Amino acid sequence: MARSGALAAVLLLSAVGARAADMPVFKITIRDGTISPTRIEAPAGTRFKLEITNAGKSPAEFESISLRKEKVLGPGVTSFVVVNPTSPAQHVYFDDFHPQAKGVLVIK
Ligand SMILES: [Cu+2]
Repeated sequence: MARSGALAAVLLLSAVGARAADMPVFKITIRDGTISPTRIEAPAGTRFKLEITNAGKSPAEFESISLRKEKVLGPGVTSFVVVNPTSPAQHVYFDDFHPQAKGVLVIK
């Protein structure tokens, strides 16, 4: 019983891993008060990943209020958020530590 439970857990984990690997990935780079790109277009109805790198020397916080996502990144750190929205919309994103650095994610 314990063994088949462990096997099921492994299969479940690898299924989740495969799904994550298949997601489209959009890369965002934040660097001491700049963010790029400033416009990303993604297809509606598809889960996707935003892979965010802080290439600067100061901490950054990727944030989008309408997406309800935020992620603090130390200098040199790369992380990601998974975005689920399925309907066409525009979502502003910015570096909450340098709010002038912003862009727009267009889902269409
Ligand atoms: Cu914030």
